[in-house]
This record gives sequence, structure tokens and C-alpha cells, in this order.
Amino acid sequence: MDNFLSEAVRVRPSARQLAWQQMEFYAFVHFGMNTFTNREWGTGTENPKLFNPTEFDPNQWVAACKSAGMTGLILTCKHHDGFCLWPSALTDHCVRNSGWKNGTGDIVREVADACREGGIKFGVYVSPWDRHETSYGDSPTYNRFFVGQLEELLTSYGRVFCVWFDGACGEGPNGSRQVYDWDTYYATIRRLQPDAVISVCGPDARWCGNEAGRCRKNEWSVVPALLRDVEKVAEKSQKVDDGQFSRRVTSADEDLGSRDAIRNAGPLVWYPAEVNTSIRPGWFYHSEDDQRVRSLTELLEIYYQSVGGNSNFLLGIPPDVRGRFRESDTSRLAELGVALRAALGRNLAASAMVSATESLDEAHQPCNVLSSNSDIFWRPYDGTERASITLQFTEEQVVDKVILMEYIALGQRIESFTLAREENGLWTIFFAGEVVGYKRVCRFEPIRASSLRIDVNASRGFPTLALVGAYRTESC
Ligand code: FUL
Repeated sequence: MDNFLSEAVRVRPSARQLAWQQMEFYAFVHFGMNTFTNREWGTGTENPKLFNPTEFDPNQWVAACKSAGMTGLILTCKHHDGFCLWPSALTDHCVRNSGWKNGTGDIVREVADACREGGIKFGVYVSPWDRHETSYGDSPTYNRFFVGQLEELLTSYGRVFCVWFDGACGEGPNGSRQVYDWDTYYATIRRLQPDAVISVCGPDARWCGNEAGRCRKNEWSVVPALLRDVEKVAEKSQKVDDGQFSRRVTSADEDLGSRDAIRNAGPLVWYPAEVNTSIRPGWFYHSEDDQRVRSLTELLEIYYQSVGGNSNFLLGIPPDVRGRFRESDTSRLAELGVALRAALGRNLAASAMVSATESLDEAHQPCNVLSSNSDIFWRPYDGTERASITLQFTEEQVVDKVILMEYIALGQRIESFTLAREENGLWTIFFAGEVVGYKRVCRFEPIRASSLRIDVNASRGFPTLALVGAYRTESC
């Protein structure tokens, strides 16, 4: 194996990245001053009294997220307008001075508690760009203020699975430019919440590059380290609220991780993709969008492309001025959950007989791919880069999806594979793919098969498979 490929397989996820990857699908809740002013970006001059939800109900949010199969929720604790959803000791521009509960409430606490009680994880979005705070633009002073806010959020509300930073960096007063002290922000998060991933403008999870819900045909988790620095500098992020940014998809960086992309790219890092988009056109609630909730078909497509394409899926759902999700949105989430269970609820291969061209040893037998225990997996010998695994069903099956999962604790290895089926003794290849990674959902027209074979045709060293599942959508 070429040197650069040996290096690529030595790049492994951290424990926090592994735990995060397994979350797969979670909610992005934009709630704050903009909800009450009907905007996407506030100016920071809004009267705090405007924030006054009448039926705030985070348990309703959590129940809706769970109905879709989501595993976590990220809340906009502070958006660009600087208004804090917790009673920050560092600013008056916060819930303490709002009309809600006469200033005695704490939205962050109630949401964090509702998540914990509901059994999903809680994460925080906190905008470094702050259009209210007067020290913004006086870099050292503002950086101290922002670290103080991080400390408040990361010490008062229990465990946080993610700190989500976007790259927006607007001007301060009189055109002054704020230089963010990312290194201190990151060190603060690691110190206070060592298990939390730092996403997008951070080292742990990579933004897929658009807000339209589209990811690449092949999302690699091993990519040039340079990408992380670029994110860190935030030069590529949104600069204006022009409504176009969210729809722009550049093709220039379509290939981030193939052999060609990494051969001369310098150091590599584990930097897996996250796809973020909203169930509505905007991130915040606008009543004029009530008829523009994404269809079930669109949501399923984004789900399969992202979760089924080695990415995590962060879906925005905005509460309205009551502080509740709209009925249209909750019923769409419930439909999505029903559809996903019907599509992927039953593994038709669960009792298949499994064999492989070779297996390293007893601990890496091919039957491991049928186990839901993601800690056991199949692998061939060192040096074997092409290998096959065959599942013989107990009776002929009709199948329209196959799930493959690599054992990514040993890196991302598979570069190309095909699926073949046997019907009446005849083998036919019916699907070809490249990246597998944490999870790949292969979708195709229903096929009839008595056996299914996965041929790994190219790999970076030996391939691994932790799961092979076969599914057929059941009518619901
Ligand atoms: C962007 C922000 O400017 C948007 O308002 C939104 O919060 C999105 C998720 O991140 O950078």
C-alpha cells in the first residue's frame, strides 16, 4: 500500500467523534428574539421585553423529535442579535429582562431538562458574532466576555453533546473587526465538557458546505487537515443575510477524500460531515412559511443522502411565538418516523448464513455483520484489499435497500464495492458504490434474491464490515 494510504488508515475518530457519529439524526431548534420580530438575523437593538412565549413547551419539542427517531437537540442559546436564552450574569440582554415569566425563567435550563427527561442529548449553538454586546470588535475584551458565556453554558446545564459554532463574523461598532480567539474557545470547551464535539467552526465535525440539505456523492471522514484550518478561519462562512447563501452549492470541492484528493494534500484528519438544513425555508419561525414545510419525500431523500451517506443529519424545526412546534411540523416529523421504521425496521438478513472469502480469525467471523453489536465486525487478513462476503437467506427475499457499516474505530477503508444477487443459481451485480464509512444505505428497485454478495473491490488496506442489513419497505 502506498505511504499516503497507510497514513490515511491510521487516521481514526476520537471517542467523542465516534459517540457523535452514532447519534445520526438530531434537531436544530432556532428560537429567540427573531421568533418575535419575524426575522432571520436580528440587529441587537431589540427590546428584551419582546421575548415572551405564551405556551413554551420543550416537552412537546422533545416528543416530536423522538417521534422522528432523533437522538438529540441543539438549541440556539444565543444568536447573532446577542439575546441570551439563559439569565447570563454577563449581559442584561437576556431572558432576565424579558416579558416571559416576569424575567424569572431560564429557557436553556427547561430545554436541557426536557431533553434529559426524554432521553435525548442536549447541545448548544452559541454565536460568537454578537450584534448587541458593546465590547464586540475590541477583540481581547469581547473574547473574555464570550469565554465567560461559554463557561456559564457549559457548567450550569449538565452534559452537552455538542457546541455548534457557525462562522459568521460581522463588523463591530464603527467597522471594527473582531478577531475570534478560537483556540481559547476550544480549550474552554475541552476543559468543561470533554465529551462534547465542536462542530462546523471547530475541529470535530465538518459542515457539508451548504444549507440546502445536499451532501456529496462520497463523503469522506478522512480529509486534508487544511479543511479544518479553513473552517477555523471561517473565511468561507456566511457574510450577509442575502437569502442566497443557504441555496448555494459549490461543486469545486466535490471530492475531499479520494486517493487523488489526499495524495499530495499534506496531513490528514478525521473530520466527518454533518448536513444541516431546515424543515422550513428559514431557520426561525415565520407564519408566512406555514404552507412551506418540507414534504415527507424531501425529508426522506435528505435523510438517505446524509445518514445513509456517512454524514449526520441536523434538521431545523422552529418553534413559533407560543414556544411550540406547529402541528404541521410535528405531524411531518411523526410521519417521517413511521416511514423510516417501515423502510428500515426489519433486517431480512438477520437469520442468513454468512460466509466470506477469508476471515482474520475466530473473533472476526463473517457472521459478526449480522449482530447489532457495533463492537464486533468482520475483516480479512492484513494486506487483503479485495474480499467478498455472502449472505444466504433462509428463503428467497424481495429487497430494496442494503445497509453497510464499516467498523470506523479502525478508520475509513472501503473505496469501492458492488452488490450482487443470486436468483435461480445466477449471480447478477445490481448496485455499485464507493464510500461506505460509518453507514451507507444503498437504495435500488426491488430485487428478488436467495443470496446477496458484497464485493469489496478496493480498500485502503484490509476492509472491515460491522453490519450488513437487507430491507424492504413495508406498506404503512
Ligand atoms: C448561520 C447563521 O447565520 C444562521 O442564522 C443559522 O443560525 C445557521 C444555522 O448558521 O451561520
